[in-house]
Amino acid sequence: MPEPLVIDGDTRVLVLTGAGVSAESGIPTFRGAGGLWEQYRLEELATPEAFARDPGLVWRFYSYRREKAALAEPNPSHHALVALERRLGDRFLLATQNVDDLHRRAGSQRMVELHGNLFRTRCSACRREPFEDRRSYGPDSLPRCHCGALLRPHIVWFGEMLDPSHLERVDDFMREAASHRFVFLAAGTSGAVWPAAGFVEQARALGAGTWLVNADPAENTARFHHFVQGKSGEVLPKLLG
Ligand code: BV8
Ligand code: ZN
Repeated sequence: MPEPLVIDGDTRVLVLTGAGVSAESGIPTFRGAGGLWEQYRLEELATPEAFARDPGLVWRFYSYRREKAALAEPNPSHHALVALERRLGDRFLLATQNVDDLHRRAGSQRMVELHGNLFRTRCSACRREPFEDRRSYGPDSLPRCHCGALLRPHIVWFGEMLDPSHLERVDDFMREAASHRFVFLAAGTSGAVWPAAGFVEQARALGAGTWLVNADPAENTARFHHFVQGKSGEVLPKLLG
């Protein structure tokens, strides 16, 4: 077991999660989705260009992931983070790259969903608020807004800006944490996708102790003070317990 992650009365904890924390819930990783999607790369489907070119294909992809995520259950990774949030209150913030809604279903509240949420749909044109939507769509059932434009998944695609208010919330938390004991923990993320992959640098520059819990070394493993290799569902309950 690695050296204990000390969390005391003055500690602030910022957590970043990625697809790896949902792996033990059976959410098919994109490449392991089995057949249907293997001939595509996420970067080819999760873009505004792909949606403009073939909205039916993109809606089939997101409908497939909506159906899979709806059948999944949160796993011990999600529950361990809810327990920590309840213990720390406003000294805790979770930033997730995941769109599967499992953190919210497990009870996470102090959370920003950096890349959106599978179960919300929005208009591709007008300013209508994103809304809760659990339906499946495809080429012959393309959803349209009352303004006539196509509806799209409320997901941040590659090449699209993240919600500035989410990044601001992460920045504000880090700046406040800098004058206390500050722990940055990343779990189940390959550190490949920006700007989330840059959080560890920001945290280090603010004096944070940085931890990575991941099944394999990530692209930016070397940037973490501590690397605990293993399944997050097994490691997090022990590390944060
Ligand atoms: C933006 C929604 C630009 C889609 C996603 C520098 C700055 C800014 C942007 C860029 C930049 N450099 C490059 C870019 C462009 C791009 C980018 O980062 N490209 C990468 C591929 C190089 N970034 C963007 O486009 C971002 N937008 O900044 O716009 C801009 C700037 C100015 C003005 C205008 C525009 C938008 C990025 C968001 C893209 N959307 N999601 C969808 O999901 O359908 S990202 C997508 O990839 C998912 O969110 C997913 O989470 C993520 C993959 O990352 P991970 O979560 O880490 O998942 P991964 O599978 O890679 O890793 C899982 C890890 O878990 C593995 O390491 C594995 O070993 C481990 N694991 C497995 N099982 C377990 C486990 N660990 C523990 N336990 C287990 N059981
Ligand atoms: Zn509209």
